[in-house]
Amino acid sequence: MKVVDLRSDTVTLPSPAMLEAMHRAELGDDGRREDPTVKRLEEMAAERLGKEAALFVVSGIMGNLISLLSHCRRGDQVIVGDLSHIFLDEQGGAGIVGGLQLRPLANQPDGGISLQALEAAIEGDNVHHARSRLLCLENTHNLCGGVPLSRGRTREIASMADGHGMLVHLDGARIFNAAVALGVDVQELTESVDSVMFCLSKGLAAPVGSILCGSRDFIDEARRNRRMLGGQMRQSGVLAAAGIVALREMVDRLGEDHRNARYLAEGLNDIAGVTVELERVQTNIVMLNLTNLRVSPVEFIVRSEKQGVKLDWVGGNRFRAVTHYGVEREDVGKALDRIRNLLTEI
Ligand code: TLP
Repeated sequence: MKVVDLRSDTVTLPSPAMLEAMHRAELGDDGRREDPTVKRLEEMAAERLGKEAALFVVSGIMGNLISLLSHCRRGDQVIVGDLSHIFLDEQGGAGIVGGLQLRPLANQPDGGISLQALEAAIEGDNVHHARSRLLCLENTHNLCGGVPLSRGRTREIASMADGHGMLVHLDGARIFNAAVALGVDVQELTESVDSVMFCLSKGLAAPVGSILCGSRDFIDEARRNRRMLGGQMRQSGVLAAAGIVALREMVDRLGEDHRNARYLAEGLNDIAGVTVELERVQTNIVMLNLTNLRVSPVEFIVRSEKQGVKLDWVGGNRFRAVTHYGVEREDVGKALDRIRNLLTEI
């Protein structure tokens, strides 16, 4: 039985073309900037995102942390969404490593934050308050159900921050999912932010790595901070080679994941005891609520895995299913049958 693993798009395995490229990659010591494959990936990424420069980093979390450290000084205030990955899922690195204060504002259903709330939260030049230095947005927004934040919303929120002298960082772990879902060039979603991190290792299926993009000065600073965190790598071209294939070949297929997520969401919604907010399912993430679940969420996860479907528990009776490279439409069909059967059993 093929287990359908819907826990995350982080479980994707590299494509044959990636493994081949890794095998053949030209390598050098990237700590001395002598790895030609890493340089090529960084140049490609910067150009694709419309920024001056880019830095290859180990993970999305490291990319976000480096960005915060590079934009801010100790004691600065960073405004984040209350459901953001930076606020909830990154072990408080901003505070622990950077001495930064995170100020959470309610995320709206589209993954953005309200302009009024933002304006009210921004601290002016006042000795009583920490300086509001940076605003972080997330696109697509994971805990808001993978919704893409539109160009217009990104721009209006970013320009309010900018008007108050703040910088804007975008956690674009899944920014290409957003661009594909909205049918826009990715640069339309990154043009109004100062820096953006995106992941090669999620829907784009590379085995390791994320990219941080921004101005040349910002990336110079980020390179120092990456080293401080121990994230400088050596012959990392072996990983960057897969990243190059990811950028070249894996973006255009994301629409398939989105169609599979839609198929999954509609199928789930037809099962008694399952509800999905269908209007939120616009990319590869499906949040499902299991009403009247008669076993604990953890037991449900275990039993579902035994039936051949792996899901992620998000809290309460809420679960997450993510479609990705390696999950075909017929696998989604099987997952639906298995979940339906399981729910009639328990
Ligand atoms: N998210 C993971 C979990 O940590 C929740 C997942 O399975 O979705 N930003 C966003 C919006 C993310 O969803 C993630 C990973 C990251 C950053 C961090 O990326 P990595 O795992 O590469 O450090």
